[in-house]
Amino acid sequence: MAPAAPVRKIIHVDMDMFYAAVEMRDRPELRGRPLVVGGRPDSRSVAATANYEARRYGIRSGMSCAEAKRRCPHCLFVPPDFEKYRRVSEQVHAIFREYTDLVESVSLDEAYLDVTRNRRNEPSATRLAREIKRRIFAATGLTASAGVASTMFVAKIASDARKPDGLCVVRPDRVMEFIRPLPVMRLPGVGKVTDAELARLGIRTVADLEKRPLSFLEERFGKFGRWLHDLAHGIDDTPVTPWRERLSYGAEETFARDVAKKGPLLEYLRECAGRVFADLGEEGKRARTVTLKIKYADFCVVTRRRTFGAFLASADEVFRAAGELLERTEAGQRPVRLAGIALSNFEPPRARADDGQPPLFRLSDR
Ligand code: DCP
Ligand code: MG
Repeated sequence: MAPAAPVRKIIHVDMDMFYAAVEMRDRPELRGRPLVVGGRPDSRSVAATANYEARRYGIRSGMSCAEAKRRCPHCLFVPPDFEKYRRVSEQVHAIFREYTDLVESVSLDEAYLDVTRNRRNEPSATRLAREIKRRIFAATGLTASAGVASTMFVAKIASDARKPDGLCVVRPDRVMEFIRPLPVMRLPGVGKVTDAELARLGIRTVADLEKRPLSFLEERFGKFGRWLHDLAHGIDDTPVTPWRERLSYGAEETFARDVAKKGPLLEYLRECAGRVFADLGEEGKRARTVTLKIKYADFCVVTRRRTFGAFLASADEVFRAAGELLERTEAGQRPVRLAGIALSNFEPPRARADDGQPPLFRLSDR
């Protein structure tokens, strides 16, 4: 049996009300008032984000601007300047890379860093997180919140726990008390559908989920049951995977016209899965992680990925995984400009310390 891997140190950094914060930084007249970054209130556009003053009126990302205006008539609306946000994002990412190459960007304003080993030889991830926050502020004048934990999903939840300008550290021996009270929706991979299904079974919080045996969850959710069971016990060995590695076997395409429906997207993904699976095979490689990348018409990019306990065996498996991941995006409701699939994680699964054998279909995603 392989020895258990050392406890990892992961920092999740998320900028506070990102687009709105950039606009308030550059235009002092916007400060202290409810503000939405998005299209005009009379158009059909949606709010990309809202500052905290506007959130007090219940305004949220993704809400139509018309609805935002109804909730707060004196709210200010500012169009987004993606080029500017991209430049700020690059500044922030340059700071991350001074600490480690293991940086996984999730969006312009959010990234995971694995600092188990880092260029500063600093053993305290807490100290590093504090320093990174300070450096982001010095370079950009913007605040970020950070979460520190031994797994990606706990670090992510932690970064959200003390927003804005927060730092939340969850030590390995405190993980369970931290996650038990949370609604299951906070777990990666649990969307509205799974949430409703869990609620029918009387499972609302992580504590409820923790009480259910693995066999119970596997019976109802298949492979995904294992993932749920692991999360409910604070287990997630999804590695922080830099873009570079994820994109080495990938294909993506910007469509001639934005795609509104899921059908044509799935058609494209099927073809794309075939292509990337073949490319990988030609190199004699096998992969365990499928990443789906979606860029919406407003240039907002999301990625969703899933890591399997065994190597992906066919293009069809890749396609099915991508199709499931697509369900966890807003494709179909929001026009899509680009879609792509990447394969990564070429190492065999680590043996688990607790059951002595590598599980066949352990699966993780986010
Ligand atoms: N965004 C978007 N559409 C969404 C969600 C987000 O265009 N449905 C954009 C605008 C946000 C940025 O992505 O500023 C980051 O998203 P977050 O969810 O991190 O939200 P914020 O950074 O705005 O706020 P928070 O302080 O809660 O992180
Ligand atoms: Mg943010």
